[in-house]
Amino acid sequence: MTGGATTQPAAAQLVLARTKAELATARGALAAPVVLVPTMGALHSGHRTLLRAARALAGQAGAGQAAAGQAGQVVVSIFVNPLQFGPSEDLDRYPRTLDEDLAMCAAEGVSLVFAPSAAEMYPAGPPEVTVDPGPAGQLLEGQFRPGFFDGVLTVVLKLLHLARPDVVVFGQKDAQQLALVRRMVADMDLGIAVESVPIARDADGLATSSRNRYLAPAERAMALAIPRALHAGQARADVGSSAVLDAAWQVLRATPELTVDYLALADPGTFTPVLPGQGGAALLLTAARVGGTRLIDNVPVVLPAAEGRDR
Ligand code: PAJ
Repeated sequence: MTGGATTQPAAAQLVLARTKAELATARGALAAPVVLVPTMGALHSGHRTLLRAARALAGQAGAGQAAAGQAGQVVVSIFVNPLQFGPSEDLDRYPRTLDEDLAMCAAEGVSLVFAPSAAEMYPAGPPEVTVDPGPAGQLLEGQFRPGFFDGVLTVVLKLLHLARPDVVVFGQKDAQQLALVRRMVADMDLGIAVESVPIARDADGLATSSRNRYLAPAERAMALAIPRALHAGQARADVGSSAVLDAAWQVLRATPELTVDYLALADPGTFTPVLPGQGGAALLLTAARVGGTRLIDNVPVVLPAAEGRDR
């Protein structure tokens, strides 16, 4: 068709906001429900599953489907948050791929990307008032990365205030982060729905992660022991907690190139360790390093209810 109005609606433009003021203006023009996906960028297929879930939660039809009724819009934040990196961690080398990230967001129907600088987010330097993640924030990831969850919850709270979403979406890959955000939203009466998306894995079983691009091929082969170990543990769930941990440890120990920070069976809400013989829903979680790269992963496990069935 030339020269006249087209019958197809023009593809909605993706707006990039680099400042809080630009975000506020663009946010004001969005249709509800507004669904936020907070990220640190270097977007991969795991993030893509979040973007698709967000689009569905916003009430938008998927690509190629007819739009159904009133639809909301998706906002993505891309910010490598210095507060959540320890002094010896990978803040400086963390991948930054804004152009590719914007292309993925545009392809997935995102309306607004907020990608501020550190100076824009923290104009007075590191904030003096921060979010205390409480007891569950001291365990597992919190134990190995002191201050990590203070940094995560502080930036997530700022992003929630700035973007004012109706719904916020997180991945189950960072299970402890998800649980702590849920807890913060409940404890602080933020009135925002927290939705989660299952872990996306590559065909070889490795959970997709922005940090996977650090892995040399030989390191990636070693890293596959992580999902293998979790799967081996999960397969012993009907026997009991000790059998789950033993099976997973057996796989991890067979790959000495992996340095295991922790392997734990934990309560999915409090992240306290499951006691021997304890039944019910749990998470089998691990963090391990291969070369200079630290990876985390988890699987759900349902343990038998009866005490003493461990054998
Ligand atoms: P980032 O690591 O970029 O992850 C952004 C979101 O994507 C998180 O909710 C994370 O759980 C999810 N995600 C990452 N890999 C995934 C996978 N393989 N499957 C499913 N979900 C996956 O998590 C952060 O950023 C930051 O801590 C943040 C919340 C943005 C605060 O700075």
